[in-house]
Amino acid sequence: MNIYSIDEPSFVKNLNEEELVQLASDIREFLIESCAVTGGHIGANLGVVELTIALHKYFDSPSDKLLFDVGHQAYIHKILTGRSADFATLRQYKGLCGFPKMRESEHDVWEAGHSSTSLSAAMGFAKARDIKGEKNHVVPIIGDGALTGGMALEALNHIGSDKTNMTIILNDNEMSIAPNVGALHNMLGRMRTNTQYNKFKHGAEGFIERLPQVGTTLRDLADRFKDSTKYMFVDGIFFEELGIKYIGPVDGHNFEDLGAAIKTSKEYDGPVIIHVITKKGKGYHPAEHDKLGIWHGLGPYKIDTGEVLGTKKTESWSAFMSNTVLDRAHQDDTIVALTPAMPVGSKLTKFQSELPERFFDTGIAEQHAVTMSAGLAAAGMKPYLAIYSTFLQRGYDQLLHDVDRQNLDVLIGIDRSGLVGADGETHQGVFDISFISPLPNITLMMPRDEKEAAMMIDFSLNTTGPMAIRYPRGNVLGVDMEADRASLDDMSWEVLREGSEAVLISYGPTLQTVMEAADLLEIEGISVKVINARFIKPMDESMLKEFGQDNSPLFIIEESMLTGGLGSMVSTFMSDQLFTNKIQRLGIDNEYIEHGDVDLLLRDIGITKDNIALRTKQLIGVSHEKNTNR
Ligand SMILES: Cc1ncc(C[n+]2csc(CCOP(=O)(O)OP(=O)(O)O)c2C)c(N)n1
Repeated sequence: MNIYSIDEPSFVKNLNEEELVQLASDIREFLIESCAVTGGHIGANLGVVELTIALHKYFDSPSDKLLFDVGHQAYIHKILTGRSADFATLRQYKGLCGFPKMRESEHDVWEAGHSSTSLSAAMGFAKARDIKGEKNHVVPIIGDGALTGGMALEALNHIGSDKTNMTIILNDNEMSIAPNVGALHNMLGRMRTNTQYNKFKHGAEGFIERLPQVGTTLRDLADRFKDSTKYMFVDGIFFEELGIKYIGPVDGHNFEDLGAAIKTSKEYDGPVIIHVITKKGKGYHPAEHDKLGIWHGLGPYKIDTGEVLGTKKTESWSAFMSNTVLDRAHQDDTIVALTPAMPVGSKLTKFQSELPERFFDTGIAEQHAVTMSAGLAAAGMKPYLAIYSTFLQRGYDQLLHDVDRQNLDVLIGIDRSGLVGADGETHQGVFDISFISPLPNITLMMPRDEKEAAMMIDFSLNTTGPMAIRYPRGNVLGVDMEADRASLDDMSWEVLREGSEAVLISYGPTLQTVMEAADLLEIEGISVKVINARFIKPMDESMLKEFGQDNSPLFIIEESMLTGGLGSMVSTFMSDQLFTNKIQRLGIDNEYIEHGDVDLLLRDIGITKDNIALRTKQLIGVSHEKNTNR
């Protein structure tokens, strides 16, 4: 079938088994070829081809509500709802989003990017439906990884007791990004292999249904027998005990089985969970046989060999941070490392294999991971928690209440700080400074290169109180690790360049652009000082007071939200001190930044050497051109 001719999903309802199989095969081929060029979440999507087709065959989207958890596995849904032509722009600037997006299609009724939200959202959709007296089906599709997230369990607790009608699709491929972990995962494993139980249970149910109504006793007895049998065959039917009817396990690559399970679920009035077994990467050898999770989502690749293209020469920031901590952990056996489900992304796999007893993958459980770190610290260990900036958002109360308030020695590596690019607005790491800055005890840093990062790790491990080091996505610069550097011990800011007409303040990788802007200004005869605000919090107040006394114009540039960012902290401090310096800020102003190449996004925000130079001139009054943020 020509995938490009698909404009809406109802055609699948008329396809027979053979045609469905052909459609699945055509979609797979399309996905493999398309993602080879653009990159994307190929592994996760190849696993749900038949499942997504079946959902569109037996449910009526958009009146029936399909809610994809995380949303990275919605490519087939996008194809079936008429978006194939846009796949050439997948995850690119102004192109097709890698996650469901309401403005792209009426079939995208729920947006995500962070995991474990679908069940709570489904509860909202279902309750709204019931209050309005509507009759549509609500169908959250959640992976075995996302199911381990606390929110999903909170929602199950509510759904089961409330008996709300919905069909939960549990897409169990045994993988999170890395192989899934935890007791729930183990339990699903037992259910997965428990076909015997299902055959027996269905047989028992049929038998009970056929029993004559000879008073309630025999039937009650039979019901009790049926209930007790489940304990004979499995370690406890978790979902049924919660009040959610369990159907499964179902072969997620078999249309007949999928159809039978979905049709059965639709007849039941109450919450149902269909346990669908799928194979991540199905149909493409490198992805199907990936044991590490590399093919979950990745950049462009060569189809015939599976070789991933565009690998950089220097190591990634994540690898540098995790391996440096590992090096220190070999010398200090109180150092432990934690990750909430991102051992691959945070490059903690080396730590995991070298020091397995001091490594913890908590699963998708950011709140738990943060508080567990606090517990470890309270008990005398030195935990290093590697967590993406965007996912730390979910552990905020734990960071405040458990780590910061108790002033515990937890070191947080805030991975993917700043713009991340292709994953888009749900993943940009631009809020952490704003939400961390009010916390009284924590020290927040961002290195300008890996040499400074190593110094920050050592500083953190040897200083009491909570510490957080932000670092970006991408690769380290490859600087000389032996070069002399200004010590961090006095927690001062670093003067990177002397100058007299204005002070440009920034941190992290943005400093490179700021230095280039200073070069441009120098060519025009304008002399500016450049400051490396390596400690974002606490700020170097004595240096700021000097700037106040000199009445220097200040320009703070950051790849972060303006509200609550360093610029706003500097402005507040200077006005509280009754200084009257001219102050200007450049950063993200009250908007979500969509997916796209980071350089293009930075251009839109105005973080380019030309714009920084222009705005510096406006600040010091060299030019009277209109002051613009863009
Ligand atoms: C709160 C949160 N933490 C971590 C992630 C990163 N992440 C994206 S997908 C994924 C694995 C999801 O596994 P599963 O739900 O089983 O889906 P699969 O990819 O296996 O289909 C993880 C950890 C996330 N998106 N959200």
